[in-house]
Amino acid sequence: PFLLKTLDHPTFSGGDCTTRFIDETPELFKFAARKNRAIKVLTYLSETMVNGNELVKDRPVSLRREPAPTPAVDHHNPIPKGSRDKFKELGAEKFAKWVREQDRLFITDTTFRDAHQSLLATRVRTYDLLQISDAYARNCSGLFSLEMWGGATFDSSMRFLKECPWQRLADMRERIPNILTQMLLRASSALGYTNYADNVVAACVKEAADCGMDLFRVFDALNFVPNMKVAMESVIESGMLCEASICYSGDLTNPHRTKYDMNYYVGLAKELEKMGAHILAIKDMAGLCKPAAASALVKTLREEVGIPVHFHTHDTAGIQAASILEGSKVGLDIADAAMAPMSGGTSQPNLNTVVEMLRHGDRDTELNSDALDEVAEYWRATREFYTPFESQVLPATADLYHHEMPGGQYTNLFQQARALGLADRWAEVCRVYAGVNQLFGDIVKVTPTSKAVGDMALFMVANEMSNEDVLNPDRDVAFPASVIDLISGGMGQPPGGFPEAVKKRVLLGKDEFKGRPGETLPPADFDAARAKVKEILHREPLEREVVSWLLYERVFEDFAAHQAQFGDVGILPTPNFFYGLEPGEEIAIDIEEGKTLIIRFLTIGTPHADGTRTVFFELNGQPREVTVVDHS
Ligand code: 3PY
Ligand code: ZN
Repeated sequence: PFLLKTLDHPTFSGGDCTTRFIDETPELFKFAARKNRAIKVLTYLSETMVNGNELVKDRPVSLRREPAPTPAVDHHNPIPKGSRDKFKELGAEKFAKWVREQDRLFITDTTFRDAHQSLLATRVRTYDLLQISDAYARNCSGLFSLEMWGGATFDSSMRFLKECPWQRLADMRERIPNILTQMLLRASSALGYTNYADNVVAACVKEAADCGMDLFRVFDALNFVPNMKVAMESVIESGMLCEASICYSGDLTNPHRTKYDMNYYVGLAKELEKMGAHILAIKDMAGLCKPAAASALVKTLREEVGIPVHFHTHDTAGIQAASILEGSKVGLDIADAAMAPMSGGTSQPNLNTVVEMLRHGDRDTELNSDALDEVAEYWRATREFYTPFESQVLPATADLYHHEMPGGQYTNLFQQARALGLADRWAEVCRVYAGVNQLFGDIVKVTPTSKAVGDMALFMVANEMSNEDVLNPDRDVAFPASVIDLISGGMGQPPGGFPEAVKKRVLLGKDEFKGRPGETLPPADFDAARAKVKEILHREPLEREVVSWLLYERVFEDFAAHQAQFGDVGILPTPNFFYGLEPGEEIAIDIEEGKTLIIRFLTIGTPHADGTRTVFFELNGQPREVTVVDHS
């Protein structure tokens, strides 16, 4: 029809075909682009139905097809004012001061980032985040912030979900203009797993701020402050909120674990405050901060620094709401929690019930429980879409305080162990993990250092090796790349450095980083990168696309190829994205503002002699077929 329509157009029939045609008849070209997009979506669905989606292959099947229920929202009245309005009114420093002066305990909702990173392998799609965004803006405007970006979401959205992480941020920002957005930034590892050049870290921050990020939680996986400098300075320069983290490790209540004691944390906190942090985070990534430790730590930090304290924990042990409670009694300013159906276990404590725990007390959060419960109901239903990514619920035994594995790693490492046939030796993997930590000098374990410890533990269990074997100079050991990176100082320096004996074995005389890796890493060549990305995209790239490529070269290239072939698959509802359509199923998808496609799937034809199959649809009521290669 496009061809006919074009040739029928008076310009063509009159034989006066010039380039002016494009400028003067944009509606036809819009139509062509739209049609092209429609065909790409149908091709994606056909591929998915004929050959299956790699992403969910051999995984448990989600049975839910119907959309998750969304709460009623009032679209007529203006969006209520929230924390972001206050931040815009006061600026970063005064806002932080205002936060410290409030009586209520502020609550950050982590459902959009850490909760699904911890429970569902970071697979929740932008589509499902946007469906509930209006309800947050309109009905939950009293939340302090929404942690909705950074950590593993950047990589995962491109690599697995085939969607643009920057677009997620921009789209949510547009729908939720009133509540602070929050992200997790791995300091000089930015959004990745290794140290990047300073100008890449700075560009990440700038682009995120431009896309709508307000609050940057910056942490270094070894609490190596020099590594946090570039990220923190970039945030402060952008005028956004800089929340600097101290990663909690060890056990403050145990007099025998002295490496990470109160003096250590206070020293760090003061240094971070001096560097300009507006907020201080206690980042308890493994859920090790017991109630008594939380009480002591929050009380002391609040006395020693003048900025608000924000407590992040994981409920792996099942007792972390008690730590929030104890913190709240001694002046904790902000606590992280996740919507009930996305809480507990390796995720954050239960937001809905934490709010009620504090109701009527002097730290009452002032949040509306009915509104929060309606949002929770949405997440309950939405979680059903992600059955393929549910991990086996691992019991949290007291062994957690021994191995100290971060929430995000706990289930992940179990899956890796299972893939290696080591599922039934899980307790041993945990024991060896704890042993590797001691071997490496009792380090802080969180992305990316936790990955190195986990890789080493699996390697040792699979090869039946002990710590002594690792140190034995007569044994040849092919150390995992992440371990070499860690021990060479490529991720920064732990307090006291790495043990000499380990360095000797792992590095075999190879160079090590002496100070901050960013100091010696050459700056990225943005001009060359831009030229390369232009080649990949066949158009001028956006700066954020250049940053994506610099962080994840291969992943970005695969993502770009997927987009070229199938267009933006982020517009598909999640069941259709994973599984395609069922015969007779009809869906409406918005390919652009005000333009909806009605797609109805009819049937898949029998295989042709050349190994292809034709898939039959109705597109806006018109028959349409797509032929794809059957790879089975
Ligand atoms: C991440 O770096 O993704 C984390 O969640 C660390 O806790
Ligand atoms: Zn976390």
